[in-house]
Amino acid sequence: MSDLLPPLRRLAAVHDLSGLGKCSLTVALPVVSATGVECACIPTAVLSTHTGEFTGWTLRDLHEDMVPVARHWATTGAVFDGIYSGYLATPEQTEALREIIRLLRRPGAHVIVDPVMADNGSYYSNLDDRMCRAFRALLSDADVITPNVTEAALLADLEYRHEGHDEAYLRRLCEKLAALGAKTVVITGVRPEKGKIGNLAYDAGTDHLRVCVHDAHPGLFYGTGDIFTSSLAALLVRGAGLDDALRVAGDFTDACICRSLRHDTPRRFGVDFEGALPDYIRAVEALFPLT
Ligand code: PXL
Repeated sequence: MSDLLPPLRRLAAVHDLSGLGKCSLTVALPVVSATGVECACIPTAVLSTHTGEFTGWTLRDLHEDMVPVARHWATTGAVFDGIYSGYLATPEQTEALREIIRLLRRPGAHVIVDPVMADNGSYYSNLDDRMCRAFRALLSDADVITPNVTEAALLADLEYRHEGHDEAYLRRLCEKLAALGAKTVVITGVRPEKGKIGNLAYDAGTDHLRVCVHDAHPGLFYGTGDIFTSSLAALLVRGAGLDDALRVAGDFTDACICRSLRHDTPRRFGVDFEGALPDYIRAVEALFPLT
């Protein structure tokens, strides 16, 4: 049959499910789907909200289920074109993630590890140096890592700078992370010039470093790391090059922030990605016809 379409690509998303606050799986699912990629989910924990700017949240650790889910999937014949991890509830969950990667990785699959543990110079609630050491040991298992500047500095054991991220500082972070085993380093929330914020991609193989920036808005926007990385991961799985993925994911994240500002949405409830999806899908379609 000549009108058969190629099989849909599939990503395994290993994140928590925070019910309210638009981060992790509640962002990965819509964004990966909007990119035309199936999003299969391994929840690492279920929380009532994310742990930033909320108090009294609930957390159920799903560690015991993580590897059995992947073991079951491995018996189904499902093929995974990517494995994309985010928030892990404990350092021990990095061991479960390593086993999931071993079970599901096939040649050519993209493994994207977002070492979610800190922002704005400090660790998230419940997390500390043990999480950093556990993620450091995982760097060489990934094809792409996507720390923010705080996480990059912690992993690289270099000073954290809130701003003034000149090329020498960014290169030092990237080269140290590459020396620890990372192949492609994407750092989010870099501030290379006053009034601008963006993301960088560094290919350790070619030493190529590229930065894409937008106008900066004051303060923190929860969930934007997950929005950006969900888009980047799905675009890479669709077959986008790193530069295109960096640009399209960054433009989408910026559009979400701008919509939130127009709605005046309280920051802790996450950014308003919903209304930015139509333009995002059109940007994806400009790279690939959706199938
Ligand atoms: O967006 C990152 C994230 C994911 N999951 C949980 C979090 C955070 C950041 O605070 O608390 C539970």
